[in-house]
Formats: sequence, structure tokens, C-alpha cells
Amino acid sequence: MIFKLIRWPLGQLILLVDFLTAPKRPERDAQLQAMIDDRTRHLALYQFATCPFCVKTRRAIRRLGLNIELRDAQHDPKWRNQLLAEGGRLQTPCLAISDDSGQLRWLYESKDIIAYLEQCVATLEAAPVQG
Ligand SMILES: N[C@@H](CCC(=O)N[C@@H](CS)C(=O)NCC(=O)O)C(=O)O
Repeated sequence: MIFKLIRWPLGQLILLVDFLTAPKRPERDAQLQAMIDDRTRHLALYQFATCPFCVKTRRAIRRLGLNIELRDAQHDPKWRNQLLAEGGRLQTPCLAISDDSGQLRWLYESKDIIAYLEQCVATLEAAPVQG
């Protein structure tokens, strides 16, 4: 009961602190950014707005300068049901990774999601930009 009472203001506080201390997006070459956007087009983050692990993951997405679709698995039944049915657990954050054939892989755990995203960016940044 007490937890339910403090949950809302705590959630708002988390969002406020996140907003006020949002990491800067990197300034990068437009061609490299386009390559990164293309490579991350097949990713979607299932998340809850005020979940601290989701906030941590969204901050990493911003810090890495990624444009990844965010799907509200808390309020949108479509995403909530899909996460539960296909991912197997209603736990957020969860990164849906679709391959070229549209097959989905579900990556749970904020630490593993951030490591995966950092690796994607590092690989592309290390590759020479064509043209
Ligand atoms: N170790 C996980 C913790 C994630 C977690 O506990 N998320 C909460 C929301 S803040 C959740 O999904 N709880 C529902 C559940 O575990 O069933 C991570 O770092 O991603």
C-alpha cells in the first residue's frame, strides 16, 4: 500500500532527474549516423517509462546517439502482450532484435542490452565510411 502511494511521485522524480541530467547525443558525421540508423532500424526497446533499468537503457541509447523505437509495454496492450507471448516474460527493458527474415530475438537485462548496443556502435565506428 505504502509502496503504491510513493510509486507515482517516485516515478515522476525519476523522469525529472533523467530529463535534467540527460546525456548529450554525440555529434557525428552524417554518413556514419545514417549507417548506424540503418543498422539499428531492426531494433525496438520494450520498456516502462519510469522503470529505473529502462531509464538507464534509454540514457545509453541517447549517449550512443541511437534512434531506436521505444515501445510502451506498460500501457500499450499490443506491446505488453507481444513481449509476454514472444519474449516469454513481462520484464523490461527488453530489446527485440529482428533479423533479415523478420525473425525476432528477445534480449533481456539492461546490462546485456547496453553492451549489445555499444558493440553495434563500436563495430560501425571502426569500419571505414564508404565514399
Ligand atoms: N536485472 C533486470 C531488472 C529489470 C526489472 O526488474 N524490471 C522491472 C521493471 S523496473 C520489471 O520488469 N519487473 C517485472 C518483472 O520482473 O516481472 C535489468 O537490469 O534489466
